[in-house]
Amino acid sequence: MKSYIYNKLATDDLKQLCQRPKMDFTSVFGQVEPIIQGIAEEGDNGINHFSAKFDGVTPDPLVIDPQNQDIRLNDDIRKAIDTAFNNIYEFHKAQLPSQLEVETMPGVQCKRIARPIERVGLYIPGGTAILPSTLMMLGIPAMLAGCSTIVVATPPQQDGTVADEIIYIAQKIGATHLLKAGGAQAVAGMALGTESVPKVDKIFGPGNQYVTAAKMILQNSEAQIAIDMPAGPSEVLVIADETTNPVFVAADLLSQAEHGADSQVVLAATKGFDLETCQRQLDQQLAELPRKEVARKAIEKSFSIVTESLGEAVSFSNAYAPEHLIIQAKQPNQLVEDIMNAGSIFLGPWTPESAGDYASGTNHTLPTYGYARMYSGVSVDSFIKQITVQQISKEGLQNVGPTVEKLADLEQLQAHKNAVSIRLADINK
Ligand code: HSO
Ligand code: ZN
Repeated sequence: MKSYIYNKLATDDLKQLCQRPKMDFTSVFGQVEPIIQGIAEEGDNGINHFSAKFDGVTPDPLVIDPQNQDIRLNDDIRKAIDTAFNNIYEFHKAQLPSQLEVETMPGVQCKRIARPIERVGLYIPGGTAILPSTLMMLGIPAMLAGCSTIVVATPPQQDGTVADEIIYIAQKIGATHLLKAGGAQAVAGMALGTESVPKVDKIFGPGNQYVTAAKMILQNSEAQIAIDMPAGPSEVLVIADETTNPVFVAADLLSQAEHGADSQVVLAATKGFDLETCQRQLDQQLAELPRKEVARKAIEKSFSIVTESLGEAVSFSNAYAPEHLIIQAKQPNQLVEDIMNAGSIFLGPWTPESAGDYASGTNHTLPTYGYARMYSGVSVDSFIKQITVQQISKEGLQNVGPTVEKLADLEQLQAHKNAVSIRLADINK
């Protein structure tokens, strides 16, 4: 892991370190566009065609009702899923919006009411590993928000089936459809709708560059869909000081590094931190990992930055805006006040990021690539629209009407003014 001294870095170097690897989508867009076109023209056949071509599977049927499936799960797995599910459910249930009502002037009532996005698509990657945790992170807030159509899309295994763990969670969240397809073809199927896939209004979930490109293209197309957030490789930044256990830090960096060769892992430590032991531990723990090849590539590109103070480490972290921020330093709660940009924060020596990835209750679908500066992670809000409602009484219109008339005058919109003036005349008759 490369190491830099914070206050020896020029502003441009710091800026460079906060930059993520460039994502060039131009060639990917070129490959994804014909897939979307194929689905628009051929529907289910189009999805089957591309799944056969890219994944070598044509599941029959393509879409199933997850609620009617028999599944077998071993008790330990079922229990672990149930425990995680309950924690995630509890934390997200508390996010349900309460009604907001304000009388801005006597007789002028303004309200805000929440309604679910009715049809949502949850993309759950397959590939090297199944990700049941991601289905919980997307499905639980969708269920709590009250979405009525929940389509889960995931690439099937080679025999055309989907893992029982995924089906079990799909049942628990009340999913209505399970689309056995992955890649851009699955995203296009949900965005456009086909014979057996209902068209959805918003698509959630991580995926490879083809999935991300399909979400980006479709978001700007006539399909009229929203997406959760822009996606990039997963990241963690750890803040450490002289009190921090370097063995824990190495484990945390590796837990994120094993996600992908492009994962970003960063350490911002004060000069009292035992960086040497941490480096040694990184090598030792890495050697034992089944995914060591993946993790090694990520670690090779990662870096540490040594600071004079925790304040400097926090400044760097704010500039970097990490998806996950682990603060393992003295009095971590006090540092939180100064954190401006992060997807999710993990405090103290006993709070590994993996706890949040799976089971503590917070959501693991979080902004990456510096988007933590302006995006939040997925929550119940992501599945809800807020509608405003107003009602004005006669007295209210007498109070607010003249202001509307004046501003309508200013904008030279006579009909706007008339809609008030006609009523005020009626009241004064
Ligand atoms: N750390 C990942 C989420 C995940 N981890 C899923 C394990 N499974 C992205 O935030
Ligand atoms: Zn993870």
